[in-house]
Amino acid sequence: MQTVVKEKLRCAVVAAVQLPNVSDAEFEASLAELRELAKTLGFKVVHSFVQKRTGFDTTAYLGAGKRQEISVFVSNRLPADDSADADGDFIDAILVDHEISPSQARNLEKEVGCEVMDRTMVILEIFHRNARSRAARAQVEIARLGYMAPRLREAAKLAGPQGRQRSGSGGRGAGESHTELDRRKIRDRIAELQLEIVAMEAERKTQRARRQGRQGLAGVALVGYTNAGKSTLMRALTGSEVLVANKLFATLDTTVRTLYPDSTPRVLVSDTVGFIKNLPHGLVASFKSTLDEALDASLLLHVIDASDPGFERQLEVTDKVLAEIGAEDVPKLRVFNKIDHVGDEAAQAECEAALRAKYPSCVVMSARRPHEVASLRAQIVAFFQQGLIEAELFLPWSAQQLRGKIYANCELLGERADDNGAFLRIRGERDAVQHLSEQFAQAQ
Ligand SMILES: Nc1nc2c(ncn2[C@@H]2O[C@H](COP(=O)(O)OP(=O)(O)OP(=O)(O)O)[C@@H](O)[C@H]2O)c(=O)[nH]1
Ligand SMILES: [Mg+2]
Repeated sequence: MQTVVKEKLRCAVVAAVQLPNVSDAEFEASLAELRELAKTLGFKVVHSFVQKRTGFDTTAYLGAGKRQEISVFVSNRLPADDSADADGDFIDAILVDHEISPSQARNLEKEVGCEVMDRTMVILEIFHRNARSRAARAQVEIARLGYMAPRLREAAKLAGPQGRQRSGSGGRGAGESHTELDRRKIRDRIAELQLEIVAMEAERKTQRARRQGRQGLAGVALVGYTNAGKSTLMRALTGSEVLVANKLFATLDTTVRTLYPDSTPRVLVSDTVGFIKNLPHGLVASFKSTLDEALDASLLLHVIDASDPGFERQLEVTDKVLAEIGAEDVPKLRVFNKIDHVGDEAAQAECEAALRAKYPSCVVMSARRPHEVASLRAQIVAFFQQGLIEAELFLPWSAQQLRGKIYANCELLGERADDNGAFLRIRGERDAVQHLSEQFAQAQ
């Protein structure tokens, strides 16, 4: 049973500069995504400020007029009387839809009178809140520290002279400023975390190798844009209880489960972290290990939310990231999910036809319709059975203890017997069949 803690919603405004090379649709989609990200962080977005410019303002990202406008908006919402209990409608933060420099953030913050968070910081904060495993937590912490380091100097400037140069004890070298000390601490902490990650990666590699060795791994990885329905499909395909939530980046760790009901060969399905446009660089690097799972897979299921108006852009982002991590050559099945969420039946049929015309051999489905999940499962199993061979092996009565090996690695299709032993018709991967036939031959 989950307890729901009701937090008072914090209010925010979003702001963005539209550069000349960005189309209206692209700009609006990105801003809509920022609002979703804000919602995921627990903000209520009360207003959006947009501005067309040929470039970002070097001092404070937005132009002076827009800054003034926001500043007035923010101050109008401040409680009139300081002692009055604020009704929660004053603006806590302004979220901007680009990564901005530390000094731009500081200047903007001073001028509009509330906290400024850029897109990178928003995403880092969500990752920070959602990371569960030791590995994910360490990776997110590295990315956050990397983001914070250059911003400390700006924070110190904002804090005044004491922040910049405070003397005193505490093991600090002579003349070393507070910020320098903090930056040194950050560097040390990053190095420490990186070592931890290297150790954890080695451990994961061993686990993966063990898994592969044990089962002659047939791996499927679910990849795709955040909120596309990967975890929902994972649950449906494996009968497991992974986290599903209507928020961005619900999943940050890779989970691996076997396809259910069992198949031959046994198929392992892994759920991975969602992709997003402009994933902060620190995170691309640190989450590469999570996505490594995708590289190990023999088949990628690229899940796309067909009901999202921006799905084509999301699909491109995912393809681009897959190429960046070197996974473009892994066989891929495009799965257009959430078709049940696309208007009425006629609209769904029309959408499906358009998708099939544009992406031949794609799957169009809803993770909420069991028969469609079953047919996806059948397609996955068929993919892995392509490489299987059939053979008839002879097992003498004196060596029946080897029979168990068949069930572990292959499928038994049928058997007949004579006075000397049993003839077993089996299906399995070439290597597994070969290995068994050698073992059985030695037993004769
Ligand atoms: N209508 C409809 N909703 C779906 C379908 N599949 C998933 N959803 C919903 O979409 C939301 C996101 O689903 P998840 O499975 O958490 O998405 P995800 O791709 O794992 O997202 P991240 O972990 O954030 O990357 C949830 O509210 C699901 O219930 C579907 O086929 N139809
Ligand atoms: Mg998920």
